[in-house]
Amino acid sequence: MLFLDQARILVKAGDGGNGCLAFRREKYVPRGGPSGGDGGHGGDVYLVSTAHQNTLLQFSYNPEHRAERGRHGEGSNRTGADGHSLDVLVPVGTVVYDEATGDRLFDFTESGQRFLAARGGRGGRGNARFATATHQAPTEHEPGRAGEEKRLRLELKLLADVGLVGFPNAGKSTLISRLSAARPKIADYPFTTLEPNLGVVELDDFRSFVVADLPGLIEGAHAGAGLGIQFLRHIERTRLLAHLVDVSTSSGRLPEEDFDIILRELASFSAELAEKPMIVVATKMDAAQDPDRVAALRCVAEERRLPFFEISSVTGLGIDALKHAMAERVLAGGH
Ligand SMILES: Nc1nc2c(ncn2[C@@H]2O[C@H](COP(=O)(O)OP(=O)(O)OP(=O)(O)O)[C@@H](O)[C@H]2O)c(=O)[nH]1
Ligand SMILES: [Mg+2]
Repeated sequence: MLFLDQARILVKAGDGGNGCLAFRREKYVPRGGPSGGDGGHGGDVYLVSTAHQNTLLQFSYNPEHRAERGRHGEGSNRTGADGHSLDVLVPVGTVVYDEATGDRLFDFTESGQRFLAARGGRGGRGNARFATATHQAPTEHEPGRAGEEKRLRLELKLLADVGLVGFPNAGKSTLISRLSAARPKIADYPFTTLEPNLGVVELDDFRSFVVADLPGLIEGAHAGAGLGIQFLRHIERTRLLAHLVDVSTSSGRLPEEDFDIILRELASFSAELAEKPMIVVATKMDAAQDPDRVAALRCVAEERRLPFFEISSVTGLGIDALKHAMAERVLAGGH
């Protein structure tokens, strides 16, 4: 399965400047030779891959990208200046499609690749270019050609930075909907989430990271119970697991036992997953009437030296702190 981030953008290259119609003005000569300069070429639009971005999020704020037009030619054989080309940065891993035809146009596989997405229009020729021995006072001059305009669809295969794991109903989907624009189905019955959801979490400084909400795990998942552990491969490459444990009284289980069961299921999947950095998140604090349940979970987290957070996706308690704690752990070293 692919996790996709998508964006639709418009790229418009600059139009060419018009060629000029002009004649030299000379004293006592009623009409001098032709002197209309050419129009400048319109700027191109390039897509350029960078390792410093990891989502297509910026395009939802900024879907149109236009390069500068060429200046018109002028008299005295002055050529108009060419329009500046525009580089639009896209993350490595972006695939570019022509929205109109569906054609796949380019696949950015490494940083620094350049793809000419829209070619600037040629400048028109001024009348000076049309002069010949027998045609000394030409009035022909061309308009600039229009720059190319295209609608593109960008697709990016996302890699999750943080994986949310926990029992069904622990509040994983609710949390991702609180942290990101993802709107997965949320309900008070187990196995609401049948396939992983991805959400992009934005920070105030425009950095972002990707969170994966996984279907819930239960005891025996590694042997196929519930939805099994098949989805865990989606978080094999994450940098951090956030282990969500329902501390409200309504779960009908003990938080510290839930915690151990999930750890065992992760370990049955792979030693690598079991050893990934993990933070423990007590969820539904607004409905945690029994402080002992929270304390018991905190205690097992501390025994394992795992950072411990308390949140409520309903009231917003602890959400910001959790978001920053995740960011600190996955963005260290930087994107
Ligand atoms: N009181 C309270 N209820 C919550 C909170 N977070 C989630 N819930 C409720 O808990 C139930 C389960 O939430 P989900 O987000 O669907 O849980 P999930 O972990 O994604 O569950 P699965 O997809 O089945 O694995 C829903 O009824 C939510 O409204 C919370 O902070 N406080
Ligand atoms: Mg869910």
